[in-house]
Amino acid sequence: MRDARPSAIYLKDYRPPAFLIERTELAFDLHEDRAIVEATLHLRRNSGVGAGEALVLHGQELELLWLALDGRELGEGEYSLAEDSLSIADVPDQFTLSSRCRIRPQDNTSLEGLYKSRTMFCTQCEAEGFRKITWYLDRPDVMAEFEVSIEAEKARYPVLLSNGNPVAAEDLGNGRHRARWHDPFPKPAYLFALVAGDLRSVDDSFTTRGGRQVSLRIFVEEKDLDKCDHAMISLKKSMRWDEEVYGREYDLDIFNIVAVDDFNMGAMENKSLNIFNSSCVLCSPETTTDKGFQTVEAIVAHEYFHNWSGNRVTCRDWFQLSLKEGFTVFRDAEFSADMGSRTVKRVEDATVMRTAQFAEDAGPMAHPVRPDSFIEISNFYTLTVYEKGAEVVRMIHTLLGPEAFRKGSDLYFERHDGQAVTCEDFVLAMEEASGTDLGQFRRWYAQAGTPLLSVGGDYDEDAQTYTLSVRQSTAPTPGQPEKQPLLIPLAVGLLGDAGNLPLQLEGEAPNVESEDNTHLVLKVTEAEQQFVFSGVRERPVPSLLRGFSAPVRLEYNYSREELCALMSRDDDGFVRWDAAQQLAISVLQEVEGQIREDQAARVDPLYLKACETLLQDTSLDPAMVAEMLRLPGEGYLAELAARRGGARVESIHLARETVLKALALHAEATWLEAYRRNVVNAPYAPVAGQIAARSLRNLSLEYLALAREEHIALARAQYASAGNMTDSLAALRVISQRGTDAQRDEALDDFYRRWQAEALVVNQWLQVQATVPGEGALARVQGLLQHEAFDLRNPNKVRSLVGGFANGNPLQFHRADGAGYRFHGEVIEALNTSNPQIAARLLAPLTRWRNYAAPQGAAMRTELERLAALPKLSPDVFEVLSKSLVD
Ligand code: B3K
Ligand code: ZN
Repeated sequence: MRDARPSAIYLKDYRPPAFLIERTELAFDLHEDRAIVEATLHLRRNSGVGAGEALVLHGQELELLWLALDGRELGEGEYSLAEDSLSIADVPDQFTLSSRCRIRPQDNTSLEGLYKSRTMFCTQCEAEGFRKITWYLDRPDVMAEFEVSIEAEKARYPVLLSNGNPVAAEDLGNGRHRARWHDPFPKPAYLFALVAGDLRSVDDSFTTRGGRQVSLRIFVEEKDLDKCDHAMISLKKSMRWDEEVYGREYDLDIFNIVAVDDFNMGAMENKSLNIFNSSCVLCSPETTTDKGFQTVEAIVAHEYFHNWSGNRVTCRDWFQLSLKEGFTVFRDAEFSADMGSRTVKRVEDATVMRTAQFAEDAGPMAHPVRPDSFIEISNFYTLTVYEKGAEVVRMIHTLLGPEAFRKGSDLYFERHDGQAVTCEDFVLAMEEASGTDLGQFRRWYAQAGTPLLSVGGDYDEDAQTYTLSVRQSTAPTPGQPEKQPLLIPLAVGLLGDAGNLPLQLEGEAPNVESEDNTHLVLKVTEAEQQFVFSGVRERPVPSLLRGFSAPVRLEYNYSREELCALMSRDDDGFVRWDAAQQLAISVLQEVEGQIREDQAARVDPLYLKACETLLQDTSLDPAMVAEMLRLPGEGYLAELAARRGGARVESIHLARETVLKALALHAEATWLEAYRRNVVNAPYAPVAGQIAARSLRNLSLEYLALAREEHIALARAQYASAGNMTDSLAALRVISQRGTDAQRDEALDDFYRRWQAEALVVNQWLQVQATVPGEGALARVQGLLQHEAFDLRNPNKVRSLVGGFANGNPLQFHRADGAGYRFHGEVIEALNTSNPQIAARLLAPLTRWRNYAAPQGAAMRTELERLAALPKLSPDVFEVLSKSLVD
């Protein structure tokens, strides 16, 4: 940890590397108390860049044992070592540099570089972890061919893996063995990986369209061998999908996945050796929920897709991170949509955008999809770079259409194969292949913040025209006071009495975009703009932002009747869902107002009736019905309230509980009927039909438990008889949230007894406990920090318990006495030293302090200030704190 204040680096200061590395030879000697790393780098000057410059290599926490240039050992005066670098002033144009260093993977709790997870050695190098392994040009525009040898004790580490192909395996005769690997594809250091452990594998194979036979292996601990099937099936589906949809084939004979328990994020796309958080690869019906199965499928696909969007074509610098992440998230989202329900997937992604990414955009860490500065790159693996980045790619897809988009991606992959490039290169390829001008569109990469579209509608009965007036604006964000208009694809329809009306824009050729001409994508480019539809025979209700066609907030002054019409009859699934949300929000805000003014709360019967009608309609997809009847969360309501003068957690909570209960009681018989109707009798399978039924059934259970105490019996019966984790956990949640203390304790104890040997299930148990309501919540969570099942070094456990409390227990996290914040801050303080990346991520809920009215807002700020005054902050935590406290 540094004492000096870390400083920012800027995109505008980018310079190509002064040296390139053609070949990298690494030899690892792994021991129980240390690892010795020998590196031989074949370097040459990058022609035309910085002639005569010194060689400066990155390196952190390395103990130098030996250094040689072209085979000659360098003496102390011939190089200089600093905390983060090693420099050699005088080097020829082409040379080899060899070094030997000692590192301590056993003590590496940051889970970055080479570290130990339980009994195995593994690595995580993205973004800048390779410099904790050896001195190197640790930047993505330096790409080398890697040869790796790994030596370790044979009994403890029978499996030794790295990238590429195995080239040799030797028994060294002294209880140790060695494996050699060679990766023929030049790659940046961030894609390097090594694994050594006592692992078993599930093996399969895939034949590519071009006839290459690829061996697929998933490596896990022996106890988890029965939980790999779903990941393997997902991998094969992804490989086929990328061939069919993008024409991209796999390029080596081996593709390996390894599951590790201690991992900072979901997974990592290292070339041919993907390393996964075990929570994102292991699945079984008994231990994994439907959501878990879907996550595994999506993450396996995401990492696989990176082989082209990330590895074959990589990023020039980390400001371009969204080049690979935004594009790959778009690819995995389309894959998931093709594998399951497209509308449900879109609704889920729009929900993440609106509830979490919009909050990031409105907070102190707001940044563009392509940031222009950062202190610590780890802080920029954000929803903005990933999810908004994917929305930006989706908008290009919408503007170009699927065929031209595919031409653009083909051109991008062909033109830049083997290169490290920029977001601009991606946009250029899309432009050139399609002949579309994306000039103004580029602002999406550079401008931070969520655009607001204010829309008004005007029907002229005599002229039979309907005019949409659209205004766009984006609020200032840190460092960007002025915003420019963006090109926003706004998909619209007009809903009439008997369904969606045909659309004809005045002065335009007849609309042939969709078969029935009821859907049109308007291109909003100005600050204010009007679109006039002609031949409109009745007063319509506008159906706006169909399919969530752009990552914007949209305001239109709908009446509740109009929202009911959209919710029940529009032909766009996203708009139907969105109308239900808007209706719920307007009712929730009304009830909150009544509560704050000490009036009797009254929930609009129109809303209750619309919900019940929806629930009665058995022709609809139960998954969509469930999504439409799920009320927006308290966190999101707080974000909305922030814009209306400061969120009050208590009244938001009370309003939500009031509306939930009113809906539960109003439709009690219908909920019961939905609960019974949606039972799944077939053997468990994570398929769309079953997932949909379980989703509506378990939502019904939540409402029923609120309607009447006796219905807790349904939850207890479901818990006792559940044959899969989805139903079991849903019942446990209901009992824990709504049951008596005794019922809750009994169920939680039983669950732990049953599942204590399954770490991933125990994490769910920790999370359920973190969300138990009531005054005792904080003490319960504090107590669990000492539980045998908890370990502060394991990020999954921290996310479940500490993240679960901060994000899933709003009333107790935001206790008026500030004790929730202090507890949270103390955990961050401990992690600041041991795992700065996780510490910085946990800070997110506190950074929203400006949203909250007194006393919460002030108490959150006080906790941030306390943390900011601590000595020795990691750059990760320092960056978030300092940006959050700017006046
Ligand atoms: N590329 C990795 C993320 C690395 C995060 C480093 N702090 C996983 C992914 O997005 O696929
Ligand atoms: Zn990714």
